[in-house]
Amino acid sequence: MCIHIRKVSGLVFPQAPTSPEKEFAMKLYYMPGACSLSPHIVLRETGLPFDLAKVDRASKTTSDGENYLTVNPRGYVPSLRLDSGEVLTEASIIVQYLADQVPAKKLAPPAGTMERYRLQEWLNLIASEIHKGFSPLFNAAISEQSKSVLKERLVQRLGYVNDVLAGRPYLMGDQFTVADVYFFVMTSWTARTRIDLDPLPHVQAHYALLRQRPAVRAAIEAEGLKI
Ligand SMILES: N[C@@H](CCC(=O)N[C@@H](CS)C(=O)NCC(=O)O)C(=O)O
Repeated sequence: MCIHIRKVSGLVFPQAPTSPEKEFAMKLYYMPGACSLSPHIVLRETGLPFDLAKVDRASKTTSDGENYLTVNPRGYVPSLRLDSGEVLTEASIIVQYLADQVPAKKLAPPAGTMERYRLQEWLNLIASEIHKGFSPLFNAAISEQSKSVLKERLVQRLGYVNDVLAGRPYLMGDQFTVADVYFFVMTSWTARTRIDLDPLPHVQAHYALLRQRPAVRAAIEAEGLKI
C-alpha cells in the first residue's frame, strides 16, 4: 500500500493510503492535555463516532504504530483524519469542521453569518494571542526571567477575556460554542504554568461551568488527565 503526497491549498499532506476496500472512520491524533484536547472535547460534543491515536512527542510515533510525520509533516497535534482519508490540521479549523457536521447542536454559527466571523475572531485570538502565549512557558530552555515577562503579557490577554465573561456565561454570549472549548483548554494550562486565577474570577467560573459538561469530563478521563 503506498502513501501519496498531494498539495492542498499550499500545505503538503500525505494522502490516506489507497485501498479501495478500506473505509476510514474519523481519527484524532492527540497528546494528553495538549491543545488537541479541544477537538477531542468537540468530537464528544458532536456525538459522532471517532478513533483516538496518541502521539509520542519525542519519537513522533502513534499508539497504533504509525509514523506521525506521515500524517502531519509538521509533527504537532492536533490532526484529524476524516472519513474520506484526508487530513485536516490546526485546532481552530478542526473544531469548526466538526461543528459544521452537526449544525443542530449549534456549536458554531452558520458559515457566512456575522456571528460566524465573531466566532472566528475568538478562535484566532485564542490561537495567536493566548495559545502561543502559553507555548514558551512549557519550554525548559527559556529562562524563568523571560517567562515572567511573557506571563505578564499573557495575563493581560486573560484579563481581557475575564472582563468579557463578567457579562455573559460563554464567549459568544448565552450560546456555548467551540471557542469556549478552546479557551477551556487554555485555562487548564494555568495550573501547570503557575498563573494565579484568583484575579480572574470570571475565567474561573467559565472553567467550572465547562468542567461539568459530560463531553468535557469524558475527554479528560479518556486522556487520563488530572485537571
Ligand atoms: N498551530 C497549531 C499549533 C499546535 C501546537 O502548538 N501543538 C502542540 C501541543 S499544544 C504540539 O503538538 N507540540 C509538540 C511539538 O511541537 O513537538 C494549532 O493551532 O493547531
